[in-house]
Amino acid sequence: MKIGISCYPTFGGSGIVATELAMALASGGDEVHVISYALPSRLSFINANLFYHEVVVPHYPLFEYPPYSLALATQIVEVARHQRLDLIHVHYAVPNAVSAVLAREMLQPQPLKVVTTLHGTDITLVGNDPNYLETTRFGIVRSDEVTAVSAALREATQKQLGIGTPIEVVPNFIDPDRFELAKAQNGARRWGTPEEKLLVHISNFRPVKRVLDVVEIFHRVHREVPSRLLLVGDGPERPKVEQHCRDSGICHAITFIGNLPLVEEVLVGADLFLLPSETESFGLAALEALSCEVPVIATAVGGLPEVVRHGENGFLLPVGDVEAMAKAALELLGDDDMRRRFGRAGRRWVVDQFDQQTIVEKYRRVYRRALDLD
Ligand code: GMT
Repeated sequence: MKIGISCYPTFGGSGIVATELAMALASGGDEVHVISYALPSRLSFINANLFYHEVVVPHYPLFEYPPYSLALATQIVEVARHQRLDLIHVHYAVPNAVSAVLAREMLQPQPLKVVTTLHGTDITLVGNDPNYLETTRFGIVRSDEVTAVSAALREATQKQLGIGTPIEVVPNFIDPDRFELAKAQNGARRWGTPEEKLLVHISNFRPVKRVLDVVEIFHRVHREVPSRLLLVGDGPERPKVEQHCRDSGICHAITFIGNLPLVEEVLVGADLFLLPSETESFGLAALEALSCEVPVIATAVGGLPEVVRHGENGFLLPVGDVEAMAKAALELLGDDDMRRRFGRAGRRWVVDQFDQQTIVEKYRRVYRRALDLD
């Protein structure tokens, strides 16, 4: 198949899933054209089937807001026409689905199927905003196939947008080998002294991630157990979080690592992963932690219960309940056997349910359905 993939190129989960998918499809023999406004952070040109096309958004004095959606639609048309794409798979509904539907119209009579994957905030935050609601709904209902990364997101989409469009759940995935290979390295232990327990949080530091709760949970843990918090990622809340660490006098026990393309480098060897999000359609970072045998303490929201199994590979607690999350953390950190048992169970669960090969095959089936090949 000749497949176009459009995504956000940043460290966000949707861009990571799209990029890993593009590389896996290309390794499996499909021709893949990635279309984005910058080179995605994880994209490596593993073979000759993988191509990258940049969306250039010209600036004219008239435009206070340069129309990225139109530049993207135009680039999809160009690539589809000259590379003879069978389909375009867009990740994140806003504005990508609308740009793809527009491109399909412009290309006629050349056919181009549109597959849209919903990742979460495109529905729960952005798409739900009255300023985007109608166009988000339009992009989704006019797509030829729609997938969502969890059953929770599928339900939220159908309810919030009031649509009956069939949506297939295709979850996030991991390449188990990558996490196996990382075990040969020092991983998280590089940052800690031998007696310190290591807690990790990875995110884009947006308000929805509640990173201040991470610090609050850690503060309670640190009072009881020698420990260090490794914060990976960057984003708008980081200055506030740094200030909060200074105000609470806990800075000496917190390491801000910043963005890291290969997260297994900090997950392997960690003792606990914290994800106290306000909402989370899936929680790719939690999946990556589990695949490195790191138990997860997260909030019981959105798609997280589809990833983290309460009492088996982690704990799920109410949003904002930092006391309960700190208590669960102390329970796990105080019992090495339990922590190891949870870690092994987590790895088994994700290898069984979220293996890259199985999930990429699910996407291929969606593509075949869109193209009427089945
Ligand atoms: O987590 C973010 O805020 C980034 C966002 C994105 O679209 O890049 O992530 C969303 O997509 C990921 C990949 O499907 C999911 O694993 C995340 O749970 C989801 N984030 C939220 O729903 C907040």
